[in-house]
Amino acid sequence: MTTVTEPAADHEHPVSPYLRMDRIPHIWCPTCGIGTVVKCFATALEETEVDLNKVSIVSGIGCTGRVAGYMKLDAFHTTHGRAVPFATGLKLGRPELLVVVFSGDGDLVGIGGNHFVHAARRRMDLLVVLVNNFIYGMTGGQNAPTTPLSAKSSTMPYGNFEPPFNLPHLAASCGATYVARWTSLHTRRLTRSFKEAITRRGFRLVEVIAPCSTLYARLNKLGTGFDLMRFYHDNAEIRHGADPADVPIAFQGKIVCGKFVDEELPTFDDLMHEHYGKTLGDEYVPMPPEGGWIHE
Ligand SMILES: Cc1ncc(C[n+]2csc(CCOP(=O)(O)OP(=O)(O)O)c2C)c(N)n1
Ligand code: SF4
Ligand SMILES: [Mg+2]
Repeated sequence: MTTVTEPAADHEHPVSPYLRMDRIPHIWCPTCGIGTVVKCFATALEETEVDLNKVSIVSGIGCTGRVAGYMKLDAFHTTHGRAVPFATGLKLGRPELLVVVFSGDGDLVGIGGNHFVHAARRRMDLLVVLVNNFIYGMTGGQNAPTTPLSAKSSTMPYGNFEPPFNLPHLAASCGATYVARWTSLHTRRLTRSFKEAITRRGFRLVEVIAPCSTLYARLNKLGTGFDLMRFYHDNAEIRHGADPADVPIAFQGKIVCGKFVDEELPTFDDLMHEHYGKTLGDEYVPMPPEGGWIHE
């Protein structure tokens, strides 16, 4: 069990109690947006005052996939594309936990795409933080299912011709109960969205746009991390309640941000309890909140 015991000292970063400081320096490049997302998430944990002994974080593989390893929470660094099924098992076995999946676009909707759509369809009670950097960052900038049309990647040197996913639309049309998108420049709004999503139930997606400042920006001649921030500043448009189908991202086009879905609907757990309660009656023994074997 890992807990935050002491608040930050004056000389420490305010969120350092939420991080495994013995693992710092981290592997992320200077100007990468992933660190900003981690800071916002740690602030949201602090401000919601959730019991950190009841929070678990699961990542897959990739630059974003390193997040679980840096957070001072019960953390699992799983195999590529398998963060969602791992988290699903964890949630089913320990229903009282807040289970957070924190991973990259390639991990969650490339190799892990099948798991993502089914967890959303089932309304599995998971908070999914997806850092969309438009590329496979860790392995050299290959094309991802999120690479905008005509953008260059290391495997599409003449520009991408594959239509990408519009992730809010994908999640919402499968059954997600909460869907929001921000860029890594929107720190206050992103923190607020995390705080909200922490308190909701069902499959919740917070997509954070943070184009890989090393590979995507270099291959597409987009300048420095500072230039990327300026681009978000000038091109992000906040449209709460926008139809998720209307928020695709074109290369260097507008980035529509905001909260698109926030619905209270029965989760997988609710449906399962209702169904087995009805069909099995007294014979149905629900999983106790602290987990365990039903058929002991
Ligand atoms: C089964 C398997 N296939 C391929 C890889 C190589 N691999 C590691 S990370 C990665 C891409 C990660 O992309 P993304 O999830 O977008 O993370 P990013 O690094 O961009 O944050 C790939 C293909 C692997 N580790 N395991
Ligand atoms: S390679 Fe890209 S995504 Fe990975 S840490 Fe560097 S800037 Fe971030
Ligand atoms: Mg990526």
